[in-house]
Amino acid sequence: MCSGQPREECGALSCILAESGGEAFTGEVDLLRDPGTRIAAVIPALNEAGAIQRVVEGLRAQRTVPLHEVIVVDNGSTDGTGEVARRAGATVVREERRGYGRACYAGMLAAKDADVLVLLDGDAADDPGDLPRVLAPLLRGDADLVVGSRARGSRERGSMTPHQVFGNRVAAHLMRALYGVRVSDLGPFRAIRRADLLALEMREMTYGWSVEMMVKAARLDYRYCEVPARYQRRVGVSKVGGTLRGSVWAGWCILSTTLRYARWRPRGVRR
Ligand SMILES: Nc1nc2c(ncn2[C@@H]2O[C@H](COP(=O)(O)OP(=O)(O)OP(=O)(O)O)[C@@H](O)[C@H]2O)c(=O)[nH]1
Ligand SMILES: [Mg+2]
Repeated sequence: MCSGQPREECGALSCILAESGGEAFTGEVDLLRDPGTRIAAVIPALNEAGAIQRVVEGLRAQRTVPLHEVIVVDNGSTDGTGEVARRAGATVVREERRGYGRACYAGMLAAKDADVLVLLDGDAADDPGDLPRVLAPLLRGDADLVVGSRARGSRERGSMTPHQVFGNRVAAHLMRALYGVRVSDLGPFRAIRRADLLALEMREMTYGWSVEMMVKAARLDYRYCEVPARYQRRVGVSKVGGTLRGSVWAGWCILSTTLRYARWRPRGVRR
């Protein structure tokens, strides 16, 4: 059952966990430590040498959820991101073709041994301390896709520009209106079983990736769940939100992708 919400409100696809803080997981530590479930973190990274160590070490430092592997997908960095990540203890996969989605996709393929994937950004904007919270509904068996919502959690001042906030809101409204999923944010910190992600036959290799995942998950009736997530100012120079060009491009990718898969059905075997 979706904690904190009556069952009806969870709907077929959506539940929202209003829990906050680590206390929500009291009594669930054993579940999160189930050695039978192999969990890999996948971190897309393009020129994040100043941030990636903090992200990898943050994930490895938390003891609530033992990670099978931390995979950093070095998306053609020229600043030594891969080397820093390797030294911090990550498995580094190189994907020369640029694109946020392409990097996530490469990470998914590389995480061959994992049952569950957790995706988060390499710029230290997501808080590795939220990992147990993002994983809990999935490991508990309450959800198939969990997204850390910055709208329901917290945003450090300056971590998102007004147009990023606005673009996310518009996309979230569209998700609700078109697919009936109670989405409040398209946050990058998310958890999904690897087999379920493969079944989505992902195509969007840039900024449409996140919303493609949500639309297709809705089309396949995956149970959707949001948990509050903390979002901080990124380390290093903004590549998207801080530039008009990047914002317009990302906004266009997100909005067009929200509509593109409205009638999507998988070609391959359904889960
Ligand atoms: N922009 C961009 N980011 C990529 C790419 N490949 C991997 N990434 C990583 O994807 C994650 C998200 O990208 P960000 O540039 O932080 O995107 P954002 O959070 O929307 O915007 P800013 O933080 O303002 O730059 C980061 O860890 C990037 O390093 C790519 O081709 N372009
Ligand atoms: Mg960022």
